[in-house]
Amino acid sequence: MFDAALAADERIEPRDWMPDAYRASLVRQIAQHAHSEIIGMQPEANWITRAPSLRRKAILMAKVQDEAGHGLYLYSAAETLGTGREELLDKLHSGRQKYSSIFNYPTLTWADVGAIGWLVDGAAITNQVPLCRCSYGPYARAMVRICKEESFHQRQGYELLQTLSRGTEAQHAMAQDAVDRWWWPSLMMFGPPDDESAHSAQSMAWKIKRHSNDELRQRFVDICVPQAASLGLTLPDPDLRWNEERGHHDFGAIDWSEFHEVLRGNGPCNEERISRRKQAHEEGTWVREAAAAYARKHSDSLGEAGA
Ligand code: BYC
Repeated sequence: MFDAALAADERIEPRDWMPDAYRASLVRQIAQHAHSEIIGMQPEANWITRAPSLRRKAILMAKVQDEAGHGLYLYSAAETLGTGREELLDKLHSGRQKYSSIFNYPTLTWADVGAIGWLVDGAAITNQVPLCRCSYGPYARAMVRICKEESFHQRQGYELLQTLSRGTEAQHAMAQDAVDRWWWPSLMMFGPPDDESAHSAQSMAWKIKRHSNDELRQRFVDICVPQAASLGLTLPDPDLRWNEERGHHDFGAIDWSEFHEVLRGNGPCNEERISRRKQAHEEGTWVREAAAAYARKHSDSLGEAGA
């Protein structure tokens, strides 16, 4: 029945039978994604107090709050597979589960907020829109809402960079510098090349992933080239050019040693991100306890009313 449902492009739902390895792979990918959303709040939140206007501050606060919401939908999707949030957070904090490599880079200037919106959210949308057709129902449905919100994020980043790019010489230079620093790490977000991707073949057979890492990376490059031109910014790759025969842009070699170093915990901000996360979790203990006590009291009084 599982195979037939996949072949017919039907959704697998929480109570359906599924192979243990399918369940485990989904938990792995969904957890990695959920962790990315909440760790991703840190580099952006870094600029909330220094946003250059009230309007920019309000937009950035809303965006960071959206990322927390995405984390919640995703942890809930993982719960439907029988893995609780406490367990996943414990694995994140002890380094047994990953989050996206991209969030281990620092946000050095205000223009980085724009570059994250344009490139990082842009890459996330390219990767995640096909996940709306993922074979596992709760993950696919969570992704629909996440992608709608990510589209707003991408546009705010684009608009921010456009404003800087058309501003003073110093503002233009700041925008260009941010794009120079975020371009290559954004390409790495799509994961290792197809011939080194451990999970792609099986995940595609199970229709968890719909496209390979390299296919999505190419799609992203093709989307960004005209957008960079209309922003008046350049992409930091001398080998980037249109290939008429392939109908795609060729691009330069990615430094995979940097990617592996970041995954090993040696990126510029790995330590800072995890220790900040653990601190926030500890400081939030009283909130979780109070919420649980309130929920218990509320369900007790509901019980009494029922009786
Ligand atoms: N960073 O066999 P592969 C966002 C790991 S956007 C760290 O290709 P898979 C946001 C991979 O987990 C970012 N680790 O794996 C945006 C695996 O390790 P494990 C989050 C990476 O799963 C804006 C190993 O390398 N988006 O949240 O088939 C603002 C082998 O890779 C990375 C998602 O997570 C990486 N870049 O494909 C705020 C989307 N790449 O698990 C927030 C959903 C690979 O064996 N995820 N690895 O220990 C996916 O689509 C897939 O998990 C990936 C990797 C394409 C990322």
